[in-house]
Order: sequence, then C-alpha cells, then structure tokens
Amino acid sequence: MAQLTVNEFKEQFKNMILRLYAEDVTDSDAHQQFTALAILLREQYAPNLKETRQHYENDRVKEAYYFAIEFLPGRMLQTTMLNLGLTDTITTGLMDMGLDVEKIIDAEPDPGLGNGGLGRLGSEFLDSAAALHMALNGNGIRYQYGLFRQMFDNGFQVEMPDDWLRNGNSWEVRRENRACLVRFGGNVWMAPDAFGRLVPHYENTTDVLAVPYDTGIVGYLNHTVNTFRLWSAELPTDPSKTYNLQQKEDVNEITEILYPDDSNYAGRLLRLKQEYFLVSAGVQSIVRHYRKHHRNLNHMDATVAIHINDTHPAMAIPELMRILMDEEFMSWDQAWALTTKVMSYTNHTLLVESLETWPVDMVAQTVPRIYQIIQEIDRRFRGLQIPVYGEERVNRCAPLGDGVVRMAYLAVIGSHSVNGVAKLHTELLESSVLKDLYRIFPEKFNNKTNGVTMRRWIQIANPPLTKLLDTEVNGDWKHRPLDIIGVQSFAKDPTFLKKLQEVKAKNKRSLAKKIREKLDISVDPDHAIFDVQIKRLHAYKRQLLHALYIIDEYQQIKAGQKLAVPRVHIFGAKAAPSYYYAKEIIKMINELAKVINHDPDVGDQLRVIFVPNYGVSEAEEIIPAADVSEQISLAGKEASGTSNMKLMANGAITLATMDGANIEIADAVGQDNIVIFGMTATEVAAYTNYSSQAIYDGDKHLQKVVNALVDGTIPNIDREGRDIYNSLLQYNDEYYVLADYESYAKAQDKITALYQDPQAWYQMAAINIAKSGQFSSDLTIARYGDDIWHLTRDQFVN
Ligand code: CJB
Repeated sequence: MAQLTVNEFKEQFKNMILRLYAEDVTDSDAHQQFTALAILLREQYAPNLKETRQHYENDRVKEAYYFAIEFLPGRMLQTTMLNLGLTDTITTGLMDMGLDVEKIIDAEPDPGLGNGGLGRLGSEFLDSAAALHMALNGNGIRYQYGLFRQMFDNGFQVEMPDDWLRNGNSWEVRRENRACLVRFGGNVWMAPDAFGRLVPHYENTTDVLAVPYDTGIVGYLNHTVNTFRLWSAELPTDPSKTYNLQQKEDVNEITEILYPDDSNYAGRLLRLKQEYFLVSAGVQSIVRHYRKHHRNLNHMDATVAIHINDTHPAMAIPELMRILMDEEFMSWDQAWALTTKVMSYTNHTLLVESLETWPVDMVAQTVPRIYQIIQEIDRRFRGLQIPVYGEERVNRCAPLGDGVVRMAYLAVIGSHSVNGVAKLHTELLESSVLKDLYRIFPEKFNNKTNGVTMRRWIQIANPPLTKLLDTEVNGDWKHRPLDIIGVQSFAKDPTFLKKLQEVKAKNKRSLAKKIREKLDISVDPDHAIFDVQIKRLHAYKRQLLHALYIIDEYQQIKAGQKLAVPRVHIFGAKAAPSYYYAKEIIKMINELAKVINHDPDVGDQLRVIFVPNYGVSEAEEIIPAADVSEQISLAGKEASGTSNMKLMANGAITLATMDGANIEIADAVGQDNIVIFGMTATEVAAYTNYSSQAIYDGDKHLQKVVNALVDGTIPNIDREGRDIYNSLLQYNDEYYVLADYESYAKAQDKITALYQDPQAWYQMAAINIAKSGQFSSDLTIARYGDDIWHLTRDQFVN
C-alpha cells in the first residue's frame, strides 16, 4: 500500500505536469492530467513490481502464464488508485487543485483488446490473482487497433477504427531487450547437426521480432504487482538485413488489429499468424526466463504453468514441444510428459461453429515445423488410443481430421486439465462437444465457474452501494467477498431496504442524466424499471426475444392500455462487422426505439435506449443502475455469462433461462429471488420436431407481435424486418425464440408485478447482493491456482 499525503501528491503531480509538458497544472488539459497521474502511479508501484519479480525468481515461486488472444482490461486509473490505497488522497488532491476528476477518468482510453466476456474474464483474473498474491502473468497481443468503435448512422451500426494508442499508453513499458524472434513459413527438414543430433534445418523463413510491452497489475492493498505482457510485431533489427516497405507492412500487420468476431472462426491466414506469434513469443520468453536459473528444463513444471485460454493459443503445445526437442534435445516422450504437465486449457463455448479448425495446408505453409509436430501428436494419439477405443471414436476426436487441425482436440490432448466455465457448460462439454475425449481422459475434466471482480463492479462502479456495505455489513467484504452474505440479515429490515432503494435511485438518476446528455433522450429514473441487456449481439443470446416483448408492450399502449409500471429497456451490444443478421437486429431495435421514444401516445411509459459502443466503461455506468438483468440465451448455448454476475452483485433481479451460470445464480438466491422462464437445455435437446410456424399459427397474440416486423409498425426496416421475420418462420427459428416467447412474456409480467411492491423487490435485490460473493473472481482464480496450476498464495512483505 502506497504512502502519500495529499500535499505530497499535489507537489508530485505539479512537478510531473511540468516535467512532461513544461506547463502549469492550470494550463494542462484532462488528457495531460491523466497521463501525469498514470506515470505518477507507475512510479509508486515500480518498487513493488521489481520486488514481486525478484521474489518469484529468488524464492522459486511457481508462476502461471495466462495466454489469451483477447483481454479487456478496462480503464486502469481507478483500479490502480484503489489497489494502491490512494483513491482518497488523489481525488482530494485533484479537487484541491480545482481539477475535474471525472473528466480525467474519462480521458483514459478504454483498451478494446477483446470482444466480450472471454477477454474481460482474463482481465478480471489478473486483478484477482494479484489481490491474492498469486503469481499469474497475462500474455497477449498488443493490437494497434482494438475492437471497432461503434456508432449508429440512421440506426445502422457503423464501425470506426479504435486508435487507442494515438496518445501513447502511459501504463506500459516497452522492453525491447526482452524481444524474441518468431519464425514463419519457408521450408524445414530434419538432418543431423555437427554432434549427430537430428535437428531441424530451415530455409527461406520470414522472421518477425516480437517486442514485449509490460504493464503492472497491482494487487489490492498488498505488495504484489504482477506482469501483464502484450507482444507487438516488428521487423528484426539485424543490421545485415534490409527490408522493403511491403515486408515492413506484412510484419506490422500481424499485430495491427483485433479480430472483431468472437462468434465464428475467422478463416483468415492473418489470424493464424497472430496465434502463432503470441504463443511462440510467449513460450520462448518463459523458457528463456526459466533458463536463467536452471541448467535444463527437466523440472520446468515445478515452477511454470501455461494456461491456454480458449483454443486460440493451443499452438503453445507444439511450440513448447519444438523448443524442448529442437533446442533442448529432449526425447519425444520426455518432452511430451513435461508439456502436458505444464499446459492446461479452458473451453469457453458450446457453439460447434466456434470450435476453431485450420486447414492443414495453411498450417503446413505458415508454421511448417509446428505442423510436423502436430502430425506426430496425431500419429501417436491414434497409435495409443485406437487399440483401446476403436478407430471410429479416435478418428472423431484426433487432432487431425477432415483436412483440418482441430484446435480444441489438440488443446485437450496436450493439457493435463480441461475446464468449462459453469457447471452446465462443463457437463455439456463432457456429454456432447468433447464427449469422445472425455471418455478417453475423464480425469482431465473439471469445472471452474466464472467470476467477476467486486473491486471494479462494486467498489469503483457503485460508490453508493460500497458505502452502504461498508456501514452495514460486518466483516471485511472487500477482502473476503463471501462476507457480503452479511447483507442477508438485513433482507427483511425496512430501514436497510429503504437505503438500498435510495442507492439504486441515485444510480438510476445518474444514468438517466448521462442518457440525456449523450443521447438526448429523457428517461424517468424515479418510476420506470430499468431493464438491461448488455452483451455481444448474437442470435443465441436472443436480443430478439427482448425486442419482441417491447413490441408487445408498445402494441398494448397503442391499444389504449396503460403499462402498470413504466419501462426503460437498455441495450448495449456490438455485432461482428461480418455478422449480417446481428446487424439487422441492431437496426431493427434502433428503429423500434425511434418510433417508441417519439410516439406521443407512449408518454413516459416506455423507452428504448441502445447505448452505442458498449464496452467496459459503458458497463460501469449501466450496471449499478439496472433493476432487471436479462440473461435470456437459449438454454444450452451460453457457456457461462458474466454480466449476470456483475448485475446481481449490483442488486438487479435476474430474468433468465436455465443456461450457463444463471443456474448457479438461481441455486444461490433461490427460486423466489430470480425470475426463470423458458425451456431447459434438456428440453431443447429433446425438442426434435420444432415448428415455429405451428407456434405462430396457434397464438393470435404472438402473431400480432411478430407481424409488426413486416407490417409497417416499425418504419425503415423493410429488408431487416422481413429477414428477421423469415428467420423466425421460414427458417424455423434456430434459437427457439417463438417457443419461449409466451413463457418470457409471463416472466416479464411477473417482474412488473413484483416491482410494484418495493419492500419485496428490494428484499430480492438484497438477497442477490448477499449471495453474489460466491461469484467473485477472487474465489474462481483461487480454484484455478489450487486445482490446476498449484500456485501458492503467500503474502510477501519486505
Ligand atoms: N466467449 O466472449 C467469448 N468469446 C468466445 O470466443 C467464446 C466465448 C464467452 O466467454 C465468457 C467467459 O468464459 C462466457 O461467460 C460466455 O458465456 C462466452 O460466450
């Protein structure tokens, strides 16, 4: 925990502005002030970063490396101040100097190095691991352009480049002295070296320099500062070689842009290069670091764990094999035993179309030595398993088949641990998506339900709730998230519930203010239910189901009924630029919003807000103000979900299908404190003769709702409305929207009824908050550390 008085801070801050910009604070702008603050904070934790590294090295602490092609760190100013214990000192100091703290916070770019839940989870884990003194390092790609900035033009999503590095990144340190060379393409053949050892010989390869940029991840009020390393691709610096402009562009392109698509495999060579670039640089640097203190790599698993987060970094397996065999001269068997002990893998999806595969030709040409090793992994796997499990099963789950490399199977075979991210998800992996490999390696499979960091989602995003918990809850909920259970004892205390209601009202008012300022739409925070669905736009997540209900409400109003409680429906969602249908849904919701928000018949009863450019910063504004959390994916499709956890922790009531982690939330809070609807995963799987047309034909009310997509109720959606209508009827409604509609509408009606009794409503909210502690990523990451990586959690103090 840093020691700094307000006066010292002010002095240091003024000096920093002077040194950086040769200006007085009064002449500086918010961006300069942010930069000065970030650098000042970096200086504060630099000694701890150094000491943490030395402690890991000198005391031979086991370190885990979390490899991921996506991270979503969110803005780091507030988390860093919080974790250093400097929030009060610095905000007081800034205010003393007459500066606008909010403006400074907003001046920080929000790095979009990920698409959604997957990337955010990685960043939550880094924060939690540092808080628990666990040696967990992040390893990712420093994309020059992050996920596109979303704007709406005439209701259509427009993608703008996210030039987040334009003003530099004050948190990172470039470490060119730790760069590695990554080899692509060319030819490779095995031949004896001068000692008669069989080694690979390469010709015509393209070498790329991987330069690391390190950012400190500060532990919450402790001494630990871990390393988050992002790699950037550059031309090698070898003075004997010259490169032309095209070669420079080809190299820089590797880390230029994040693939804006987490729903379907992007069948692009560049993505394959990104994946190998990340794993090769990461694994090489780990080996090099280990080698500093060890004569050989024989016992590397004692102090190194490598985690493959989703399949994108699965080539870490053949890459480590390559290094162990080609550079360390281990036998295959020894290298394989070591590799499987070092590697572990998390699967994040049940969507079959998202299970990554690569054409073998592409792999063979792009990373020829890696392809040879994958072939050998495949050959040995078949040789070992066919006699036991038969050719048919083994063919189905071998790393190579149908002309492609199957990355998920490679990841399972080369790891000692395979986990899903919620109980149902892990069960479904075992029984369907990975069932053949589960049969062969049941001991590898385990569940690690996702979690979220309460530091960002309560302490930073929701100061009024933080204050309430601080004054009312016994125990140290900030260090021991399960202590939030203390709220349960107040769940029937009207005074407490009133305070909780005031907290929510305050947050709703500040969101309403922002909506007015940014979108010029007025919403009524004092009477309306804030009904929130924030996540990537995907058909399986069923934003469409939510939109149909809004149409339903609108039709009720137009028919002269009054809604019992006004509603504000809030969406935040980006669609992958190539995901045509998802973009049509966005256009439709935007047009629906326009009609409803401007119809005088509606008055204050109904609003639809589509918050543009939904990301971590937007989530921080929306989540504390939510009354209802929409988690309405088709059961069996959402691996876990994490916005469900963030929203419950902020006292929103979950409206959900029995999918992903919703099931565990329901178990935690009990059926009285959640609103569940729709088919279960088992029912969906058993529903073989689904006819959306039959459901439509048999339900007059539903017909009217669905027809609104094509009958002109919503203007300007001729094409989109027709396509969506056809997806529901002509193409038999792949995600069972119509099948679940009636049950969803009833669940929504139940929400309305419950909301009218504030005492009952806030009692539910209180129980949700009380039970949210078990979904803290601190607990999740401790389980990864204990069960998978075998890390220590010792506080080190100098
Ligand atoms: N997920 O965000 C992504 N991108 C993918 O490519 C695959 C999965 C999400 O990961 C989250 C973290 O595990 C899950 O909560 C979520 O259900 C899943 O869709």
